Amino acid sequence: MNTYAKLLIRLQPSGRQLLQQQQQHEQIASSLPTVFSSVRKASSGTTLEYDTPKAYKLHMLEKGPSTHVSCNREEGLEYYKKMQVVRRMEASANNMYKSKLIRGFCHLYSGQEAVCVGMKAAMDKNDSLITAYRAHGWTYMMGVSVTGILAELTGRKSGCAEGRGGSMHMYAPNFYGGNGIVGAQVPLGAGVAFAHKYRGESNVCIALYGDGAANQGQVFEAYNMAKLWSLPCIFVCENNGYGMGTSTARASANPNFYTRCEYIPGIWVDGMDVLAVREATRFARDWCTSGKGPMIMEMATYRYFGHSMSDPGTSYRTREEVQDVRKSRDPITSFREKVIEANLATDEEFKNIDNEVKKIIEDAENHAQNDPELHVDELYSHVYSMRPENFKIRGCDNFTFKEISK
Ligand SMILES: Cc1ncc(C[n+]2csc(CCOP(=O)(O)OP(=O)(O)O)c2C)c(N)n1
Ligand SMILES: [Mg+2]
Repeated sequence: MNTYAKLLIRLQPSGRQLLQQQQQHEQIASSLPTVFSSVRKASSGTTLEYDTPKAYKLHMLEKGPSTHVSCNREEGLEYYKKMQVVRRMEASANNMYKSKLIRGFCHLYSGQEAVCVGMKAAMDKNDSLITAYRAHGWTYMMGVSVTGILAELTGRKSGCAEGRGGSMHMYAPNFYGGNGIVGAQVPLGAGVAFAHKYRGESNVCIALYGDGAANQGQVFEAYNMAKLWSLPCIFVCENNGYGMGTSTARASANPNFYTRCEYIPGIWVDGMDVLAVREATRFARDWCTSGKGPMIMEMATYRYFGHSMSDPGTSYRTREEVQDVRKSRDPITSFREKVIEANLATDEEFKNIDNEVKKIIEDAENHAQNDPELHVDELYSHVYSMRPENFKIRGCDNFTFKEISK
């Protein structure tokens, strides 16, 4: 036992417990992937290529995704920009929440950007997706503008649900939300995959859930139906290391989420490497669309902020752990370094992209703070999809009835 550990036990009544927690964190940190792999300098300076021997682990699969990944300059800059938009959008949401412009629940996606950007890059435009409440990054990737998201968070008319939904309730074509009940979106995702199969479409549904949600019974019911019916469903566990105030090591008897079903193959993926995520998603997509049934993916990622805005995120993990991930495994800076090392773009070009992103966020913030809210009468609309003629909805008391127009 080192001197620091002895001191911790002596000075604090709960020192032993703290020490155990710290050891647990060290275990988690050491099980996370390192992002380093050798970047080959393409002679033309037009492609970024490298080997990712440690980016995947396989369950019930003889062959996995290619361990050689690459992208061209255009793709590289696009992925960088999208990850940066998500990062800055969440930073803006964090600030607006702290100034009380955003109320209610709000769960930020910062740290997990490579998952949504890498997966989307491998998706077909008609594939579907459903996720939990940590939905802002995915909402952007599924086609909603930053204004649509930030204005939704502040409850403005220009929000993607006209300010009716807020953080957890955002939707777009083929994007089924934003769901607040832990794990409940997983069987819904299997249902959407069933719809693709029933209609004879060669598309998949991606159903995302967290490491905490992975212990829900309904997740296993969904696995069962998906396998029985050979549904084109990719079950994706975004393992960010923690549930609500609890580490995966404390909450999961088997924290290897990609092995959690004995009849569905699984892949563990370095979720901090955008190109590895894209490659693994291509592989899973090909598997599902070729009629082999569902697949499970575990994305090893990290969450920088607390669980939600009410959680400072430091009581169950150390600040050092968070800083360490930011320094050594950040999905955005590590990708930028690789692109620069491969001579695909210069530092200057990245600065220009950062400025463009800054403008997009500022413009969206402006809308989120100044656009009008819905008129209170509008709260009666969008209750039924096929309302009868002259239909009236009762208000909060027995005497108020409102005729609705839509
Ligand atoms: C059925 C249900 N139980 C509990 C909660 C409260 N709750 C919200 S998020 C959460 C933890 C989920 O953690 P995880 O699945 O790892 O997702 P993350 O927040 O890390 O993205 C809990 C317990 C809930 N919303 N629904
Ligand atoms: Mg989690």
